[in-house]
Amino acid sequence: MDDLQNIAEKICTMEIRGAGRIAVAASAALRDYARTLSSLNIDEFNAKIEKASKTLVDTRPTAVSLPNAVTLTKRHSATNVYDAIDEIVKNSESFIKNAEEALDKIGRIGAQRIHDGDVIMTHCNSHAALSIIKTAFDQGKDISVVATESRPRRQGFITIRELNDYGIPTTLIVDSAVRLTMKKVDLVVVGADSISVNGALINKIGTSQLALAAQEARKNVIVAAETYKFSPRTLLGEIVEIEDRASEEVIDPEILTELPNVKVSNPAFDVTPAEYIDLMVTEAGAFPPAMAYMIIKEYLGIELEI
Ligand code: RUB
Repeated sequence: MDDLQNIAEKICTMEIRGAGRIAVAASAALRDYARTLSSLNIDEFNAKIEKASKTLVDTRPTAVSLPNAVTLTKRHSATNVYDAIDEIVKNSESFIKNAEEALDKIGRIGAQRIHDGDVIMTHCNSHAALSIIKTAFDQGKDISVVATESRPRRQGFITIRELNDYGIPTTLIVDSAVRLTMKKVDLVVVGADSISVNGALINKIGTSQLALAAQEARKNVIVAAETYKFSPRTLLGEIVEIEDRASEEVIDPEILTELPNVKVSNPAFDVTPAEYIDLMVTEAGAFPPAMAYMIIKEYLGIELEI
């Protein structure tokens, strides 16, 4: 359980971050934990797996990739522990393999929408969005990127380093420069933490501002998302919870103590309605957001997480 606790801690503190990465890390942690439980009987085993699953899922509330990964990993139909461990190990290996392959497929499908000379704006740090950008670059397209800083955690710094190392010309902007800069951009490509059944995108705070500015400037918005980022629970009317993070991420706590009339609000994600999104690129193909229900039904099934 120590290793699993350690992974849970790293997800909480964002040492491991990004919807895809936390899903893969959680699946691997549950797999490794299951392997340590061979001396238990099946009821004890199931109880431990449930507890460990909750520990992982409770780390961050917004990215549905996390509960989806845990649910897909932990389910088994075995009546003895050895078979249960075997099933969980296989589930995890297949989830992780599919997740890696999905990134490649998203890159190939999404790159079709990138043309020679395009300037692409991206936000935060999304492996799925970067897969599209890198694939287009690998295809020899002459592209450049505008990357937002993404306050308060500045995940944009991870993005610019990654793009720099890949040799892709990149401009860093502060988040408040999005609307002004949109005029010089051809399209927006972002990732996803969750996509609800009505096609709304939940992603890093500020994503909806990119989408608004893009719509005003008549630029396309493309969302890069593995199918496991779609939320089955939204089909039951559930709302995706927006994570509120600590004020220390925004302002020095000492300064805050000098300001008794000031409080800090630090929502980590926002919601972009479907009408601001032109295309969702998944490993199963590129769809308009109105087809989110179909993705959930075909690729996840409504029994997930319920
Ligand atoms: C990360 C974020 C990313 C999505 C998609 O937020 O909002 O855009 O998770 O990323 P945080 P990916 O840094 O708070 O985890 O495509 O890598 O899954």
